[in-house]
Amino acid sequence: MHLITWSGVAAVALATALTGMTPAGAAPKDGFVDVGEFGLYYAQGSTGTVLDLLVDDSDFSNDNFPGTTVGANNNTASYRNRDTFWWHVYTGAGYTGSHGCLAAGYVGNASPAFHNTITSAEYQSFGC
Ligand SMILES: [Ca+2]
Ligand SMILES: [Ca+2]
Repeated sequence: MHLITWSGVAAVALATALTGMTPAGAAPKDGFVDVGEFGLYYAQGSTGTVLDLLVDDSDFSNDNFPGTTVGANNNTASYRNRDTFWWHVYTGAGYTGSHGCLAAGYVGNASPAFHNTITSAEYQSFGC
């Protein structure tokens, strides 16, 4: 969402007008980490099943990995940040508990303190 430009909006609008179809993808929590989203992966290596967030989520306890019955709370092992903002992750609901920060463009595994412990996440213009 944060990277959409007027030219991008115009291009999407034009494509929609030409085809009469809604552009595919670019939706949060659809299992694909689009530009502007932050992905939290079930496995290490930042591939496979992923919870893709466009905006803050204060509690993962009501989230499954998209298309699965696997709960996302306390169950993520790696990240991909395709946003232009920092993403902050927390081990507690409501942005509490241990607190870590992932810079724009960051891809990598969670450190031991955050492996299968993350419960909430939010984006910010600043790091930790
Ligand atoms: Ca998505
Ligand atoms: Ca949630």
